Amino acid sequence: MKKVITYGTYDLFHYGHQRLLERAKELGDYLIVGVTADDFDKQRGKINVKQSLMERIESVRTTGLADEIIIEEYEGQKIDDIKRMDVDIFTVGSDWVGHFDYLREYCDVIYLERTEGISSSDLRSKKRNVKLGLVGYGSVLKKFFDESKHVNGIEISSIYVEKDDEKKFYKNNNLILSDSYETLLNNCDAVFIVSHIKKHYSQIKRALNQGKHVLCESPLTLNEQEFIELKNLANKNNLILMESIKTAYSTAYNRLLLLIKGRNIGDIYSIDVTCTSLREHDEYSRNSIGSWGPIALLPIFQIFGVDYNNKTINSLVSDDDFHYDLFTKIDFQYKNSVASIKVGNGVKSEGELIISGTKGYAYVPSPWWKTDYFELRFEKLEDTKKYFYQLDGEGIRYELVAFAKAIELGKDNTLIEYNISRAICKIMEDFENDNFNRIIRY
Ligand code: C2G
Repeated sequence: MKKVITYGTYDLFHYGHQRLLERAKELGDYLIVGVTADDFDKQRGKINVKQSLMERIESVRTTGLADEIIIEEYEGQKIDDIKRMDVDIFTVGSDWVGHFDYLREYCDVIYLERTEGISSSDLRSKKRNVKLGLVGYGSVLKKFFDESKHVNGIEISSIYVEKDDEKKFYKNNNLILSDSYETLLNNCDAVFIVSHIKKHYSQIKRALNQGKHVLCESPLTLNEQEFIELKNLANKNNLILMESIKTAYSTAYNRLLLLIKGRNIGDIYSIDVTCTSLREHDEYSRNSIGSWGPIALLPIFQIFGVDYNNKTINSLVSDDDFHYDLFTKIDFQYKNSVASIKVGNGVKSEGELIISGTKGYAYVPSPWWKTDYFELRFEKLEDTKKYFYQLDGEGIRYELVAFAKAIELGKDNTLIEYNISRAICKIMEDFENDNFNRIIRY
């Protein structure tokens, strides 16, 4: 019996896929089709796949052409499969010609003519692109502009740069450099906001009132009631209001949370989070609690929840008229655990995340908030478990994919729960109302 194997994503199954499988089937007596797992696609840069693995497997199964369907999960698996299943022929479309010649060591390799005029990515972008407007300033705005190029279904239509000296970065692109927020809103379906935190509430409200979806850098507002009001407004207008914390969309961070929730290091009793980066401050600057607070609070609120018994905020405040916290430490006491964050743009420390449990602890090295690596450590050094998950673009492109999908499905699929967003706004409110111990820098 001559065994043939081929692999693919098979997203939004189309006649190009069908013809490939038909011709692959004709090459032998038994056809094995490997369908790529979601993670494997992400690792190899295919972040826009629309359908789930099970939907894509079902598409292949219903052709009736595959005698066996397997899942392709890791780089190099093809060699394992060919050897393990004693395959005679590997085949794939001619868009891959040359790429799999190394498999000739194990079986015959045949490249079949690719069907012109159809592709999953064309089908994906056939759906009307979301026109996204960008408003704000700083490095995050630039990163979003760059990262959006990797995302199907989103095109940057206009940008309103609030710092004049940054406008030059965006010239020579075929997008509208708006001179006002109003103009920007008239040229987009959705807006990404990374302006000064004090402007978030009014900018979000205006966008929602004009029927625009919103992705806004956390914190969404500087007080809890305003947050509740904006979320209600978004729901009333059937719009997406999504909070942007790129860490929430990092694969490594999410796998860490799953391991913690699976009690791999036992019961958790302490979480210590540090985020710092030295930078000068001026009237545009976001203060330390505003720049870093939401990121640092995320693991604590996602693991312990938001019902802490009490908290103490200590801040080192600049003695200039910006009243800017150079460094803030918040200590939380929960019913039977503790947690702390240290955040600072004026004090440098080790930006790590340590989650302490009764069997061991999780260690995420600096910069933990955009990490692709973490360890689970135990009493015996040799029991340390190390994990690596590729992270392209610090997680921003995955966040944009989620935002585009939420708009398309009309369903808020944010990875940051409502109560967590609300609790973050409450912390900002306490800080704004001076509910903290103030240490003045001399
Ligand atoms: N294909 C084709 N004609 C098209 C589109 C795709 O012949 N118009 C072929 C591809 O060459 C591939 C198969 O259909 O052999 C599945 O295509 P995709 O789902 O795009 O998957 P791809 O990423 O190309 O998978 O490791 C091998 C890769 O997994 C191949």
